[in-house]
Amino acid sequence: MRKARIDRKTSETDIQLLINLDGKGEFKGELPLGFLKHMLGTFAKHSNIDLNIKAGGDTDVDAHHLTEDIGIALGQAMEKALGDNAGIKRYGYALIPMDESLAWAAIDISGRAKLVFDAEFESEAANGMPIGLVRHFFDALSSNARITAHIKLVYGMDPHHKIEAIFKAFARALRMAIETDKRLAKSIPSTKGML
Ligand SMILES: [Mn+2]
Repeated sequence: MRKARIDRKTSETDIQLLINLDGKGEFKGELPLGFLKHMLGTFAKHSNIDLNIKAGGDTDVDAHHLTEDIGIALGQAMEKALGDNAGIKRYGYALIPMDESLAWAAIDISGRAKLVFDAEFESEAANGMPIGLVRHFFDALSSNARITAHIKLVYGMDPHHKIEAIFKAFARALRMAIETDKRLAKSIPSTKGML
């Protein structure tokens, strides 16, 4: 089982996070940001990753520090749980509708941190989560997991739906990329022999 635990404590936030990449999408979350908690539950469900997170911090300042640090911790846990990336499919992609919104994501478990995020929002916030933080979250996650992620919001109206479509597309793409391919056995899916 590909599992990892991250304990991350700074003067701004305190996070304990457990993941199992070979899980069933079970989510347990204790954190003061309701909308982010909803998105993390969605992420777990659609990636099939078990995620157990307990997090707190200076949310009296704003949601920025805790959102970013959860992205960092989740990225670190993914990197640790993936190990040498042996036997994984490596690439994953998904095109996901959420009512009137549509988003896609394409992922390469590349060993190189790169995020391309293309989404426009007219409104400033969705249920307490400022829109700018969505990009920030995925940037922290992909840098620390050392993955390449391209995320595109094709269109949409409702900010809640737009963000949820993005999280679901990312989760489904990730699920495909981290899945093990029986024919690959334990080999590394790169001509370079490492990722
Ligand atoms: Mn929702």
